[in-house]
Amino acid sequence: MASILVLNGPNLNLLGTRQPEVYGFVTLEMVEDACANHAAKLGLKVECLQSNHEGALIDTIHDAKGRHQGIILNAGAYTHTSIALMDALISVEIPAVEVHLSNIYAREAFRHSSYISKAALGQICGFGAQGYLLALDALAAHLKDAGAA
Ligand code: CA2
Repeated sequence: MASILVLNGPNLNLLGTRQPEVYGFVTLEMVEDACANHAAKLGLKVECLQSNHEGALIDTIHDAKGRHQGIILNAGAYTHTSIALMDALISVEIPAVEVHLSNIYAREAFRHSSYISKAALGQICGFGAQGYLLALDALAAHLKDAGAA
């Protein structure tokens, strides 16, 4: 069974507790449970991790090689700053889908660019927690096309 790493970056541990007008009322635990349930329906399994530390996110991406066949990444604010995270994703050559809860293009200009998108199959943003499930659908289809799931 193919395994998908669902990786969340800085401050996303606070999901559902602050700024609900931007990020909604769903907690990270609820997002992770929904991912596990949706993955099971697609014949996939997930491992979910969150870190507030750039280096820990990079180590987790490195460790994914040989363990996971896909990555769903919401890198939080590192999306807009981290060449190191982009390089890590490129180096492991694991298909990745970038997710954002909010529509980053409808927000401040500094959120309009993403280093992650240069290393990802595609990006889903603006659909709240549903975006993670759409990303699972996209990865399931991609892995099937590639003969990997
Ligand atoms: O929309 C997204 O998912 C973001 O990746 C969220 C990041 C932001 O910096 C990106 O531009 C877009 C911020 C994550 C902060 O998460 C919080 C959640 C609840 C309460 C406070 C912060």
